[in-house]
Amino acid sequence: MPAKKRALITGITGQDGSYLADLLLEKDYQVFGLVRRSSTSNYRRIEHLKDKITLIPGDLLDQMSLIQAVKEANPDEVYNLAAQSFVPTSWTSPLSTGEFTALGVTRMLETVRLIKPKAKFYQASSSEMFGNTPHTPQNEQTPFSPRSPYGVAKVYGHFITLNYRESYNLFAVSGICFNHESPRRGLEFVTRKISDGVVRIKLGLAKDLKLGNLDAKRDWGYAPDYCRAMYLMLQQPKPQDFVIGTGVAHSVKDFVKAAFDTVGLDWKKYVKIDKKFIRPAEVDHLVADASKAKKILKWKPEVSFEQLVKIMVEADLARIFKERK
Ligand code: NAP
Ligand code: F7E
Repeated sequence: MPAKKRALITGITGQDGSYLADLLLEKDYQVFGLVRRSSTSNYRRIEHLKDKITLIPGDLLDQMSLIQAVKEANPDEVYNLAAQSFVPTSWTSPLSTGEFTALGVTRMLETVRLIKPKAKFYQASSSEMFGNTPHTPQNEQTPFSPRSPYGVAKVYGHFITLNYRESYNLFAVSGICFNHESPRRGLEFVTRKISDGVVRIKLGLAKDLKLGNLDAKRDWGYAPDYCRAMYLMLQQPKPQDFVIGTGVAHSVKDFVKAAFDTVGLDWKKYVKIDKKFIRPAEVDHLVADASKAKKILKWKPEVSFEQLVKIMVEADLARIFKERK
């Protein structure tokens, strides 16, 4: 029997890391996940996988721990998903965001270059790199114009990945993913904050939902679809970068309305604008042109915006109902 393929995922405790682990296990990979110590366990998204994966302690800030992790996992594929990923936190903690989200990529690339240069490397780049670009929709050729310390850090991660590919001939690629969501999304991101808030209002556990800018537009897709694209990028004969998104933009208000409609409530009665959630600089409108991924990876999203909203609201309804019992 041929040996199983081995994958190391950084950020395995996050939304994408957990779905990617699900996918790679389905494909019969041996999955290793880098986990950093915290005072309370943060394994809720991978609870169902704990007997099937190997967790390795490590931190993007600690080069030695990354070297140990790559030695132990001996991976064929490395998916670098770990980052400080919440845009507002990047204004309050710009330096640590730079350490994790920018320099952390170089630490992972250096580790791969030194320990396992034949491993294929995926970097989680972001549509936030496009920021306030005047070009719509955005594809692999669109110039970057980031609008937050997070966006700036991701541009660094993107270009250092490209540079390691060109300087050292590594199979290192970036997926420029647009927003992708799911019931495993962190509660601070707007879609999950809305789905959770709507359910709390419906069940009488909250009176209102406080949000910031309702006019911002995003191209929202379903996280497992994007993890499939990450996997496909590392199965290509040559390393190249891809934009991944649905090609359809909606405003935050559209998401709010669809979510309240799902439970039969009028959003205007419950949503309040709170200045606390308005950002120092906003990214107004992002929408993907993923035609390269469609053509080369044969990738397309399977879940529509309307289905996504329904999946998220119904999952929060089931979860909160269960918690209350
Ligand atoms: P997420 O849920 O916030 O997960 C981030 C992960 O990074 C967590 O597992 C976290 O571990 C880990 N991490 C953070 N700092 C670390 C450090 N110093 N050392 C080791 N691990 C660390 O993010 P996500 O939504 O899954 O996104 C995955 C990646 O894609 C991120 O790089 C994000 O910036 C990027 N991205 C996301 C989207 C999106 O729409 N979701 C779009 C484009 C790009 P803890 O559990 O210990 O905190
Ligand atoms: O905000 C507006 C907010 O925090 C979306 C990350 O995964 O995707 C994500 O970044 C929009 C913004 O995601 C609230 O101003 C209004 O315009 O859900 P978000 P994001 O900033 O787009 C990219 C691609 C990444 O790479 C990131 O890692 O919603 N908004 N009211 C609000 N946002 C939040 N969080 N909370 C509000 O109350």
